[in-house]
Amino acid sequence: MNLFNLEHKRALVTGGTHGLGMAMAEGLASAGAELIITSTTPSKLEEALDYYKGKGYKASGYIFDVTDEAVAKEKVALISKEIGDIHILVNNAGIIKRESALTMPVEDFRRVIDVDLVGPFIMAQLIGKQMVERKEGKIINICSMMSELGRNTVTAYAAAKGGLKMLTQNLATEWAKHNIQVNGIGPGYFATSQTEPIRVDGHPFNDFIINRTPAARWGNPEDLQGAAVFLASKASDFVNGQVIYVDGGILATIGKPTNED
Ligand code: GCO
Repeated sequence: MNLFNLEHKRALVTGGTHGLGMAMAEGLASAGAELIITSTTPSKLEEALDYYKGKGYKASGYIFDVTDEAVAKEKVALISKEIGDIHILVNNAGIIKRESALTMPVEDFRRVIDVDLVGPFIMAQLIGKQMVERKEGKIINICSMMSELGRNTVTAYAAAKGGLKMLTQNLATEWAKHNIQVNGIGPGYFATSQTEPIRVDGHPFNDFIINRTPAARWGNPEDLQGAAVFLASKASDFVNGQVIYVDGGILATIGKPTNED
């Protein structure tokens, strides 16, 4: 089981203050990693750090927006100085705006691309440099079903997450020779605040997802912990450019008629 041991490793999780990011961060911490959590919201960060420390995990936090290259550079340097270099980067921070492509303001489209695709590039480049020097590192980009499939109203998000899958493959291509493994996790449909608006009982999308998912349920954030620990650990030292879909089987099937068991 040493393959999955993350003791003496420092894991930076962007947006690790709630939902899927917090669940993955907790999984890494339970395997021994020290957590560095970023957020743009001081109150959320403070609450999350209290939670992690209450669980006995070593955790610290930094407030910055991953899309602000100058500030991100400054904060990553500060983290290295105050805490130490980063062994594991989880590019989790992301936003979604659900609106028809015909009416979505371009600035909204651009903001989703900025947070969900450019931000991960900025963080990967900043932390990738120290990983190249150390000749080791793990980068995990949090992709999505929308890295593979489209759906109405999430054009910006799908474009960003599709790009994030290819960013994962291309960084893997460039950095594998430095013993840096760059991979992704593609969550299916999970019960989080981000999906709350489309998950409420009786919402047509809720019924659709239950029918479309062979496991016939929404994912629980803890369902992602195994994939996160795997991709953060020695167990994945020869895995490069892969996206592990934790989706209850959605991508494995064309689905079934609603009246079929
Ligand atoms: C949506 C959902 C999805 C999920 C997830 C799927 O509106 O379709 O929010 O985007 O959150 O990204 O992998």
